[in-house]
Amino acid sequence: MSVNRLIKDIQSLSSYIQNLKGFTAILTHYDADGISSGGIFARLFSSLNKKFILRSTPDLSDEVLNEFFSITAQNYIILDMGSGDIRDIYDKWRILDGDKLIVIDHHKILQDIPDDPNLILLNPELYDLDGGKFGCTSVLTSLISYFISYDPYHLEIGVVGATGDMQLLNDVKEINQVLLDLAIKENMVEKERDFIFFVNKNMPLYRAITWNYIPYIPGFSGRDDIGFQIMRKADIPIKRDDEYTTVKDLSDIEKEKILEVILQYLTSLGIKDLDVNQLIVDRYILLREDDENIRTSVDFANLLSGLGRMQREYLGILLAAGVRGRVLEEALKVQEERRRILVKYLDMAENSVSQYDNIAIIDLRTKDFDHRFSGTISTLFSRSITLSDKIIIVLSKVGENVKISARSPRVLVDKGLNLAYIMSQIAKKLSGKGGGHNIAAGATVKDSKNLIDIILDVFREYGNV
Ligand SMILES: [Mn+2]
Repeated sequence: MSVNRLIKDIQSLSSYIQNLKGFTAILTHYDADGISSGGIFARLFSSLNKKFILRSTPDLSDEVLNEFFSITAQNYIILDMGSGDIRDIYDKWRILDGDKLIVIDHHKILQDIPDDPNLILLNPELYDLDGGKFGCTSVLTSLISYFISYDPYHLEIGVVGATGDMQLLNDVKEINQVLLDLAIKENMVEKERDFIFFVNKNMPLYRAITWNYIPYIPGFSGRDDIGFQIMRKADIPIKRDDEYTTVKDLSDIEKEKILEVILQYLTSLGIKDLDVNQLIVDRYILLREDDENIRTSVDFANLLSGLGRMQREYLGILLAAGVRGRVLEEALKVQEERRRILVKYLDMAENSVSQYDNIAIIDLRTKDFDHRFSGTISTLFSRSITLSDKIIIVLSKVGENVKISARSPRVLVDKGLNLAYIMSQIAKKLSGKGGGHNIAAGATVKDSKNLIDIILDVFREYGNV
């Protein structure tokens, strides 16, 4: 079985990394998966007393790569990026001669892999696995690290990162199952099912009800006022004995009452064919975490993701590496700030949607919008109750350039749609770079008056949907 081959190669990469000599420079992606992976390696390298430097980046631009390779090191490791243009990266790195380059990633491989014993690419795509579904980078790095140190904390963060990459949503299989089984066996995590409204057990209830953004429900998700409204209708006091009511305080009857009011409200929003299963999630309790803010894999992953979007990756990497105390306090403050911004941006996006057949384009190029949130916006809309059957494309400005962030419904991918390829084709036409997964991809390109037409044309040509 291909997954056995992958495990074998993970194990040999473990001993390869254990035997690395000299200084190691690590570059990781700034999303929850990348931050988790970075934290895992930071913890591993520290425990092995290996000298390293760790950086994070939103993308692998030429500038970022040149700067990274200008670090004097014996080993270079790129995490959660690099498969799309493995040849270009290799060519840049090779000029340094003699050193080692390790790329651990799960994005689509869009170039020929150079044949060189000093280059190692670990990617589930090489084992007939869809990297978008299985074997995200934190799964790989946590297994690599666990096989070296047998430190079970690495498994916890693997679960957190995979949750952030949405790889543990429903059917856990293949290499992800290997990680999860180990994490359960080591008593790090425990599975629990519940309605999304009751997932955040310790938050004030009015907030917990609307806190979850998956699925994103316009006019509901993230809206404290709606939370208040629902509690009032269900006759649940906002506070009891001067403390906010939480999910923990609710009886089963009260829970049912709230559920009823919520479903009524969702119907009143005009949401048809509401599938209640969409509102139920599997989540993993992190058994070794005392702090309620990071007691579940969803909460921990959201925190890491938010820190990346807020340009505080260092806090996320420290958290993922196992640091708590003041780092966690600081991180929670940043998260509160991020929540305010996200509510504003979601509203902005809601008012910028144009639909073209099965494509919804959210054009934020002229808006006061931080491109670091474009991935979050496209993911949330692709999981929204109203647009989940559409390909979602978010356009935002990065300096003079445009960032395109795209998400596709699973059914279209199953019919053969490959967003990573489409993004690379769009990038070709607009002198930029693009890639990713078949279901989630992106590009950074030169802006153009006809940008939307060009995008739609490429979809017509290669989308066959
Ligand atoms: Mn990833």
